[in-house]
Amino acid sequence: MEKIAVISDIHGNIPALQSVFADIHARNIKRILCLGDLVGKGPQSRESIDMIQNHCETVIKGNWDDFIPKPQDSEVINWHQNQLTKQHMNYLCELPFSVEFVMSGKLIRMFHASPRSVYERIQPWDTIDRRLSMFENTEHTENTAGKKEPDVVLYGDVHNAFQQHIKGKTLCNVGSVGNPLDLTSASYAILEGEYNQEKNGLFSIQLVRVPYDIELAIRLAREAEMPELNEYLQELTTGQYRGFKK
Ligand SMILES: [Mn+2]
Repeated sequence: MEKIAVISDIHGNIPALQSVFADIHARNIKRILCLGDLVGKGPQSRESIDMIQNHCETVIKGNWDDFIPKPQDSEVINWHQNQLTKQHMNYLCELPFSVEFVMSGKLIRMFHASPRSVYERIQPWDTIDRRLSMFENTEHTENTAGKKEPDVVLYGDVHNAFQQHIKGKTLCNVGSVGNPLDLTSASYAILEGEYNQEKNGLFSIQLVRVPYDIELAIRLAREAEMPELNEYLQELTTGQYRGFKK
């Protein structure tokens, strides 16, 4: 049996990323995949790219990784762009859209948000048709098994970890390392099964929560004079999205 760690949505929060890597290493898990959104929102986009590049065997592109390298006329976005070198921008541009492989007889596919776009947001409470559309083969997905659709889909984007079974398929959101919007602890997933094995076998997905130094994360953002500090602080300390205002 092999274990693979799947992380996503780091968003420049290095204290959270360090705590998650420490947990993964303590469990002696060697393979780490990343489902995108390395940058933005938090203060340390550059360090996030460097650490992900060093530790993850596969990294796919998120919506922030897609728009950060392009010209933007928002001062907030410009601040985050200015944290990165040309090399970091090029790295983001070259990230692939999706990855897939077989584990314990299941075709497993991973992408950032949906099989159609890094900008299409699917929540666990969306209609069953929308959730089932997460298993579609599209021109963007690898489709390594021809017309066969995946048995298991893992994604990020919504910062909201869950696992559910729909009509014999498994949909899992691995949550967010650096900007969780469900609980305040950092989130990631561990897959366990026989890698590259076509024969049906034992397979599990575990959703893990890792406490980290939130005060340090906020201090680093303040010291960097990051814009929208109060919104960021509120999200890290409450796990509530800044868009939901009462
Ligand atoms: Mn994100």
